[in-house]
Parts: sequence; C-alpha cells; structure tokens
Amino acid sequence: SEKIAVVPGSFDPITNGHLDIIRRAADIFDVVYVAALKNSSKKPLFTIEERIELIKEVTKDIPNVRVESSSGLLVDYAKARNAIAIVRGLRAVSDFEYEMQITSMNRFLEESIETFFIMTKNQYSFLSSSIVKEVARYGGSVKGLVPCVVEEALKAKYQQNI
Ligand code: COD
Repeated sequence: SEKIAVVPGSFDPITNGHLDIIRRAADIFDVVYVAALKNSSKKPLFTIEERIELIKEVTKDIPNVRVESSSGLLVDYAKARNAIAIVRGLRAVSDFEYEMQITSMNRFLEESIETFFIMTKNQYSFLSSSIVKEVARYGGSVKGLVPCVVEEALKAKYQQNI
C-alpha cells in the first residue's frame, strides 16, 4: 500500500531548508502532504493562503507532493490523510528539545503515527523563517536562502508595511 507522510510546519515563509526536507521526504515516501498549520506561539507574517500559494509554486515540480492547510491538531490531520509518518527537519541541538516535546505529545495523542527526522544540509543549518524575515524587513538580501518567488513576496510584504 502507499506510504504516506506529512511534513507539517508554519512555513512563514517556506525557505530552502524546508524545501530540501520536503524533497528528501518525497524521495522516500509515496505521497507527501505538506501541511501549513497554526503554531499558536507564533504570529504569522503571511496569511495561510499566501503561504500555501508559495509552497505550491515551489513544489510544483515534485509530482508526489500535495499542499494543504489545516486548523486543527496535526495528528488528526495526519490520520485523515492515512499518513503513517510525520517528517520533521532537524537543525542544531537547539531544535532537539522542542522536537522531542512535540513528538512525545503527538505520540501520546496518536500512537500509530511515527515521527521521522531528516537532518538539515550544512548550508541550511542556521536558516529559519524568522531570521529570513528579520533580514528582509531591513532590506537585506536573502537570495539563495529562499526560492525567488519567496524573495519577491517578502519584498512586497515589507514595502506594504512601510
Ligand atoms: N533545515 C532543515 N529543517 C528546517 C529548517 C532548515 N533550515 N528550518 C526549519 N526546518 C524544519 C523545522 O525543524 C520543522 O521540522 C519544519 O522544518 C517546519 O518548520 P516551521 O518552523 O515552519 O514549523 P513549526 O515548528 O512552527 O511547526 C509547528 C507545527 C505547526 C507543526 C505545530 O505547532 C503543530 O503541529 N500545530 C498544529 C496543532 C497541534 O497539533 N499541536 C500539537 C503539537 S504538540
């Protein structure tokens, strides 16, 4: 049967680090759902529709990737899609504690879904949506860290806000 995975995140906005994790997950699983979800501790810059649009645009060449959003619990979404796995990216040690916590909680909520971690490539180990937003906000270049459409979207967003 098809092996289905979910790659969840805020993706505010999607970076080349996220994209690398999505591509590598898509090489291993038959179908990968990229799910833009709410992280209640973060206040997003991009609307959910904008984030989905950007993710769709930059993953359109990967045939087994589907992009969706959900407002509920990750495990409920994963179950509804018949996913057997949640795939997360890991950067520095600083990610570990947080990832451990959400993995344990997700396992408590739904034992049958396994969480997998893919280690980031070295060139993306210090890359985050937050740091990209910080640089773009003050007019710095984020070329090479995010896809071109995301770079453009960041410029447009911050011009709007001036
Ligand atoms: N290289 C590799 N991986 C990376 C990089 C990078 N440079 N940057 C980010 N990543 C990874 C992250 O480690 C993460 O695995 C993934 O990419 C997405 O990152 P973010 O920052 O966009 O997403 P988060 O961490 O904000 O996502 C949190 C969720 C939205 C998944 C979480 O809040 C959630 O599940 N919300 C739904 C409600 C729910 O079920 N809550 C209970 C969970 S305990």
